[in-house]
Amino acid sequence: MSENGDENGSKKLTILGAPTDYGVDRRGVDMGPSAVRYAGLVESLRADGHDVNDAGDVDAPRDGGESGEGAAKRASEAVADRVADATEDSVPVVVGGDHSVSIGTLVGASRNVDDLGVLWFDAHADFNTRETTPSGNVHGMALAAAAGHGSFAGEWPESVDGSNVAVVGVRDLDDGERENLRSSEVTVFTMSDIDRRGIGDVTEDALEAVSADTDALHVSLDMDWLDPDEAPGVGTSVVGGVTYREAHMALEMVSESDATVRSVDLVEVNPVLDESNRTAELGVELIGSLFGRTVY
Ligand SMILES: [Mn+2]
Repeated sequence: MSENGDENGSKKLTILGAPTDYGVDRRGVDMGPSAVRYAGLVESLRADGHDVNDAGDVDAPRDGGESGEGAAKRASEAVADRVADATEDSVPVVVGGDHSVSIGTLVGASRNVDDLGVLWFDAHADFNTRETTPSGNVHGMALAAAAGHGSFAGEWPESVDGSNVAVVGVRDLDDGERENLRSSEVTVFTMSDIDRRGIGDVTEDALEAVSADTDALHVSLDMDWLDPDEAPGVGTSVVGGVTYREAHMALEMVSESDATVRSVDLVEVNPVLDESNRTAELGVELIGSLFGRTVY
């Protein structure tokens, strides 16, 4: 049990909104924090017995004329400071915003630990560099930037070691991104791994990969990890994702594992593209499972 919880599984949690759309083409994801709050994130975690403080939104508006990468970089610095403060006596849950906010979460979460493990649940690996990105969008480079890969080395603060990272549920990689991953030490579990071996086996192996040489764990939940039938409100949906049950099972397994969850982000909820806020509602449910909600 971590220092930020008690033996009954009650945790002290800090909710931080990060209303950014700096890493994407499609507007609307900056309203993700509102949608997730409207879906009852705070109330639902309190009903589960957690001590929840909603600390509001990170203040990182875009300056006029600023590039997406420039704005994302500035936002990530603001996110990192808020996350580092929150980790002193709680587990921060950063609600995006596009996936570029994770760069900041990882910088903040890794500030006072030696080695941070990362579970990256996503349809994509977000492991492009400036040389390989087809879109130029920072959310598709977030994990490469955090791991200091390729041209990001020395330019973005390197917060995690690739050997301590696992991406789970990938089903859409760009050609150059595939090469980037092969030359990294990141462990990749694709959807076909999940099809063949089952979500239980894959999650167990992923947990082992990110726990072997680490002190604490970051969980990054991109809602496009799920099948679009379950989570339509995302900017870059890909068919063939994990089901409702598979998603809950994976997060329940993280909760039941020995890993100390240090920080979490819930990203890419875009209410403009959603159906009656169901993607935000599902995100709230999944965070509940990650922090120990069980049926019985
Ligand atoms: Mn992502």
